[in-house]
Amino acid sequence: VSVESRHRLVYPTYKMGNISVIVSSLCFIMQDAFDVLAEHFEFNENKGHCLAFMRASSVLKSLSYTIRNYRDLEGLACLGPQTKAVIQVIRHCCVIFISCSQLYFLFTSIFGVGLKTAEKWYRKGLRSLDEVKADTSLRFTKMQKAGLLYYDDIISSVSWEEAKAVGQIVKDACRRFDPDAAVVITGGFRRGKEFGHDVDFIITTPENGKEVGLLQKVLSELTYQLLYHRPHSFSHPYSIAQVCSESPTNLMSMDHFEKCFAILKLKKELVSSKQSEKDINGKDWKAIRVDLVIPPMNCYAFALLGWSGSRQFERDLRRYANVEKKMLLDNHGLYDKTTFLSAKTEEDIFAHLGLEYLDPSERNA
Ligand code: DCP
Ligand code: MG
Repeated sequence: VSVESRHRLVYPTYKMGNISVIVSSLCFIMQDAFDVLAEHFEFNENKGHCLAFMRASSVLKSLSYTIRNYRDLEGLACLGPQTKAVIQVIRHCCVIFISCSQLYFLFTSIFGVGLKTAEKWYRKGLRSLDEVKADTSLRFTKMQKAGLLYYDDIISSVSWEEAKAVGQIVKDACRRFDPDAAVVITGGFRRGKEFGHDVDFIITTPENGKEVGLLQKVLSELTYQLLYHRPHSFSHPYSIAQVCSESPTNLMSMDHFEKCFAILKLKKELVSSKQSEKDINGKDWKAIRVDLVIPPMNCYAFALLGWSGSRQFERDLRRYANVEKKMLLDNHGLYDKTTFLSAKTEEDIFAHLGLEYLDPSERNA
């Protein structure tokens, strides 16, 4: 078996005309393998292995040079025994890494469908969205019904222009109740990404406590645009041990703030580049996934930091706080043993941790 055909087997979708292309692709092959394995272990709830592979993938992504041979990997941080073993497998065998989540991706790409449900449907023999829709034995949640209804819009990514237009709608709705409300787009867009899968917002009021009830008011203002919404509020008191985790597994477990996962209708005329666009059915709007999070002002900086991501950056920052500083960092605050270290801005939080401030655009780990 030639090197080329062996690598074709390893990664059939890459077009590799010659060996130098294969060699310069090594990094991507390993990165993908690590991502797949991280997902696999996340699915199987093996947090240790999952984090090990996520970190290894992140290290490879952050390299400023190209990995040309296996020696280039020596001495790299975060490449532990598990990841080295995988590198050896890639080096010596013909292996195709496919995670369950790749098999189930068609289903997990539906808003409201997680890996467990996707697995259930897959095991039932379902293989397409049409089959899922036609299966009368399935009981869909409201979220999944909305996910199926607006599927095509939701899987097409949101552009920065669209995010800004949604931002204006949300800002107008908030400011009708409190002209001083802070409304900030967070997540990938705050890190400078041009496209995302949703638009994340942190909304608060200058006075602590005034944010209570704001979410309901804003949602009632958005009735024309609101295609789906699921508000969450926590009735039980917040406890550090409950929430504080280096790697929250989902958006719900990230914090106890009032929040809402919604789908908004965005008129194309509000997005300058799409003003005259209509689809074949004459539809002149697009369904956009939006997350609204309402922390009180005294948690604002922590919530902003936590929701700005990236996920890996957040994990590493919390881990640094924990391991190096013996502090606990989450979306509500920073705790030095039992003392709450207050912060008005993200800069204050970095300073408490003894770190140089990083602009959101530098947090794309
Ligand atoms: N987040 C986290 N841990 C999770 C989920 C999310 O720390 N388990 C944080 C980091 C994310 C932010 O919340 O950046 C927003 O979540 P998204 O899933 O919307 O992620 P992004 O906005 O970064 O990416 P996308 O462009 O796909 O929306
Ligand atoms: Mg996002």
